[in-house]
Amino acid sequence: MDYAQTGREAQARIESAADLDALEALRVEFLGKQGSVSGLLKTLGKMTPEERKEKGPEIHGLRETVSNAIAARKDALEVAALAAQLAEQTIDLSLPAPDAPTGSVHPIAQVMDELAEIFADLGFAVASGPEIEDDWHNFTALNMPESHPARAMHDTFYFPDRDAQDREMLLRTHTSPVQIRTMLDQGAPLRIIAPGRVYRSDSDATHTPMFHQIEGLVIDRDIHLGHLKWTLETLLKAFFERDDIVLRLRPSYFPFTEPSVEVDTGFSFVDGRRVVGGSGDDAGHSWMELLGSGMVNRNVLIAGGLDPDEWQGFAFGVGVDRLAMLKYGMNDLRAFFDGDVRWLSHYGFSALDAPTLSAGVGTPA
Ligand code: 2U9
Repeated sequence: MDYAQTGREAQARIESAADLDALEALRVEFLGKQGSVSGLLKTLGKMTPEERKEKGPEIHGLRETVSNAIAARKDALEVAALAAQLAEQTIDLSLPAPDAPTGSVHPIAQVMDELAEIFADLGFAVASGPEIEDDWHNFTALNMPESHPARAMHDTFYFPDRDAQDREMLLRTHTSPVQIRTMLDQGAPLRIIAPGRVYRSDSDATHTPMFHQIEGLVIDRDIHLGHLKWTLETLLKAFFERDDIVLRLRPSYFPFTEPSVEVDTGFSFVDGRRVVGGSGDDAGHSWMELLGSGMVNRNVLIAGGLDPDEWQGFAFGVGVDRLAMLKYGMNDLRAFFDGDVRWLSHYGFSALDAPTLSAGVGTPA
């Protein structure tokens, strides 16, 4: 038998196999269990050593030729199939891509960043603390002992169980416990703001059960109400981006400050919207209450571990949500927390425009 001739014939048939199915049929015909080449390989066992020495290499050579030819044809058919698929599925890279949806910075986050940046320029560090508090840090240390009537006014969310140290636990009703913790941790002098979420069980057009505050605290040896008034004026001029901000300080009462002052700004209506600026006594203007403040009560300084005959300071608190509404013209507080993407894309800010904290972050010297 001429194995070389058999090899050439097999090779020719393999090379002209039209597709992978036809090629598989040929593989079975030659190399399968009952295949012709497999059959020849089996004959080797029955040959004499001399015969096997002569025919062995030829039969093995034939098997090698056939399997190489099958592998080569398989590659060629697969490459051709891929090329055909690619030719059919062209992608037009010149077509404009659909817009990727982008998120936006929530107005409250924007305003928090704006305020933190203004305060950073004035040398205030940002302090933070837990939203789940114990009643000592939230009330007692702020000169609201148990059964103090101001506690009832806070509409507090209490937890049903006390903590491991048997303390009554609650969602903080203001960020003031952060300043208590910071006084205890860092001592005086101190110049900090405490921005964050606070919680009160209250819900209507102007109240949500969760809202945002920024409180400020400055403690030093000779801080007085003049520093407070200048700081608030400077803050509001920078925040509302106008120089004609006029403040009116009215006597008030808060347990944690003495004396306490409520701070009003002049405003007027422009196109039905409140616009801050001018004196409330100017023609066409009125006063509106903007924030609360005062000199830190001696009892609060003592709770914060400070000697009230050595240190004194001012504190203030302001609702961030209301400041955002005033500056950017939203009229319903509840929409802030609805998560409606139409509202968010209208009132939200580009992340690239959001101010970044660039200075003053850290504890002032
Ligand atoms: C310490 C000492 C004193 C923070 C203060 C106010 C006055 C105040 C309200 C503004 C609008 C709360 O968000 S609001 O409803 N806050 O009127 N907050 S003085 O006084 C402090 C805080 C901490 C250690």
